[in-house]
Amino acid sequence: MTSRRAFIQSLGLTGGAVAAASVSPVAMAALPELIMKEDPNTAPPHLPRGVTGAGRPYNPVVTLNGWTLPWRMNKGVKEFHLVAEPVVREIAPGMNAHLWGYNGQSPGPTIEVVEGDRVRIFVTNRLPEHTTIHWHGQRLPSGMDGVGGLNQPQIPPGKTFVYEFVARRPGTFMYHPHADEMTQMAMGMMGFWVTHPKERHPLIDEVDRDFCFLLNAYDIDPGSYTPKVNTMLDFNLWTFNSRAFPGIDSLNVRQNDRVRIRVGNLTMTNHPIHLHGHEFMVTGTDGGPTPKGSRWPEVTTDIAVGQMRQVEFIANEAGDWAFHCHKSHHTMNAMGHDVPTMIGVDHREAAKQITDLIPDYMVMGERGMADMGEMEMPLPDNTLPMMTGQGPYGAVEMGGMFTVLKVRAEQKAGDYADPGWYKQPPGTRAYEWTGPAAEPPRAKTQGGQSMPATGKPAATEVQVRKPGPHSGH
Ligand SMILES: [Cu+2]
Repeated sequence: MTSRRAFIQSLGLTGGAVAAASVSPVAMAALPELIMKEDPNTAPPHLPRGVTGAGRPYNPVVTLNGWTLPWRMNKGVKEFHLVAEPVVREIAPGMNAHLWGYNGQSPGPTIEVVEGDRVRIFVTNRLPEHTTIHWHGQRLPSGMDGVGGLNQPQIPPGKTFVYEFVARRPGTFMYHPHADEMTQMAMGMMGFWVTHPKERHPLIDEVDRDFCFLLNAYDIDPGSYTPKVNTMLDFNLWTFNSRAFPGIDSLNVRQNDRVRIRVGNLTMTNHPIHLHGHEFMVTGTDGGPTPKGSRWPEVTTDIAVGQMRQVEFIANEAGDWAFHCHKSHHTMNAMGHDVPTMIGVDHREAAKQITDLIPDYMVMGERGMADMGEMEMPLPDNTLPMMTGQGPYGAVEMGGMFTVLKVRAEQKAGDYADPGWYKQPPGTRAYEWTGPAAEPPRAKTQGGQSMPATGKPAATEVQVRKPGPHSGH
């Protein structure tokens, strides 16, 4: 069936699963062909809506900066082939990381099946050490749960093991090694798994757009390529699917689409994920769809370590809407997490003396850190500025776990292409006040405390240098 092969190739994938009908019995006894994807672009849905793809139809997800793994049907069993291997992942333009992942990428490809499917996954280990895969959240036989040493022997380098189970409940799942976990997860080994309901489910709504991604984090010193695997908490790259802003694709939707976003957290800390311009409902967790009576509107949902959350909303506000982790250090890239606070410190005399010795010396942070978003500071090779990204009105001053939901009336159904920046209707953008400046009342009073201060206010004068105009850097 060349049409399916052509479709796989149109997704930018190499290899290519071939439909069961055209494969000889000898071939069916062999490992499924390995399908690889090496670029970090968001692949369109694996199958158009309503297409069966030699299985039952479902409404596919779109993996942010990722893809869904094609399968082959073998006597009613959906067969997938994952290869655990070293990969090079572009974290954002200008920075590559040497990670471990699956089928050319970290994270690995998303696996999409339908409730009740019998699934067989071949896992080939091309790492320098043993591994396993744990199917996080699944109901399955204990021997398929993938905890090395507990449920199975480890998969040695060079060997292929087979996992087989029925996807018993619909929902949002993850997969990751349960072998030398600290190293292998710090190196980027993880993937997403979605089990679609086999028929209309009272707690699972049909949606127009269904996005998924994993939260992950790395500690990669500026100028180096390989994560420090012993880091426990002090990571310097906070990523959606191993991509940092501005490398994370936007979520492009049509106005009034019902949108679902599924997020799994495989970092070492929680992430309050925040959407601008809309309220969402948490419609599912690790345990499956949430009962309708338990849902309430939110604009931020905290996703703890090892958890999944799926949120849903009607994208009825046209515009460009930030979508990000609300921990401010998680919307920064490497560099600068540990620099001292310089706000209000007058460096002028010291800077003059230093620039006599080092002409390129730059003072950072005396007016706050926003200058970092625009300055052309020389960086070591292979790292990302801590605050970056250019929007239509200037520097966005973000990094890490940040992207944009783009809601457009003119976006076509099923079109995931980036529509560009939002054209704001005239008179709908914040503007500068050009009338007389008001004197702040606190300049003359002690401020708005609820009870008067006793005695005279202290005569201490704090020396703060007021921000001046940019000196042109
Ligand atoms: Cu976070």
